[in-house]
Amino acid sequence: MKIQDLALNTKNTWCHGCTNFGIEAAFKMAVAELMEEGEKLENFVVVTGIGCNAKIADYLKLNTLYTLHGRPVPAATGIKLANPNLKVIVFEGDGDAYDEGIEHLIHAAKKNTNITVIVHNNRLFALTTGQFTATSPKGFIGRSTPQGSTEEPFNPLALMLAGKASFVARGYALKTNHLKDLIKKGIKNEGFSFIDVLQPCISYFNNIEFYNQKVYELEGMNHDYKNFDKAWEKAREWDYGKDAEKIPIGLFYSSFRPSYESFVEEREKPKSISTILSARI
Ligand SMILES: Cc1ncc(C[n+]2csc(CCOP(=O)(O)OP(=O)(O)O)c2C)c(N)n1
Ligand code: SF4
Repeated sequence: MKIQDLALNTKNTWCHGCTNFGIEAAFKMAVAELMEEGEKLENFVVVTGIGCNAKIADYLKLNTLYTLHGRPVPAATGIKLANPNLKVIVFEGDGDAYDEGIEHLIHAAKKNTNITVIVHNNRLFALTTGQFTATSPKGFIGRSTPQGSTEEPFNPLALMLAGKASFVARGYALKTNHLKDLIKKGIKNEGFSFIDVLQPCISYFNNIEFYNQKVYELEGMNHDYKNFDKAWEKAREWDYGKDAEKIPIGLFYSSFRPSYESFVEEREKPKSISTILSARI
């Protein structure tokens, strides 16, 4: 499978130079490599919400489903439950994931639904031309906050760690190879995989220079991703504010626990009459 074979011949309407292209490239590379390792193309399903990010569904020659704004996670959960053989990947924006659909994200992490959620975090509602979201920095000036947002951003990595996600990572849209590796690991993880991707919107919040100066990779830094306390410490190194000494990207935390689907599968298995009767006593 070549990466070009995953492209649909549709008109691309992302702004020229949008960093969403980096996420698309990383994802295609991840799928191509997973297929070389034996995965079947028909087993990948991409689920999106609404936004610039969601247009990725228009550009991929894969099974895709557009859902409502903020609702791709429950749709993905249903797909995975109906057919556990599928690799279900959600793409959503920070507005979709951390504002409109925040409850779904937290509960999918808690349930340990076996899906991978990739958040294009440009830190605003981009398709609707720049309203503030939960990860916009305090003081952010945009369409809905002309005098500057008064709210502190929250830290989605800390939120997902507290929410018991079994795989928590952060990538950068302009570090495509690194992101490809994270996406592959996330898809292989047997449980809820969360990847926040720093995705500068060059039209409404271009912070490429800021990230280029601050971002460093955790890989090769002796970070112990199995240690929750270390993961928490690293996640708090930057709280999505205006400034930071350094911004770590990579796999922050990964720990196995049985997925939601595995419990459901066990529960639905046909049982002998003696097992049913003994459970009633
Ligand atoms: C329930 C609902 N609320 C609002 C909208 C309008 N809307 C469409 S796209 C969008 C912005 C999406 O922002 P985000 O999820 O951050 O994705 P991005 O465009 O930044 O990739 C909004 C508010 C909608 N379609 N549905
Ligand atoms: S508005 Fe921003 S996120 Fe949307 S396509 Fe343009 S650069 Fe990309």
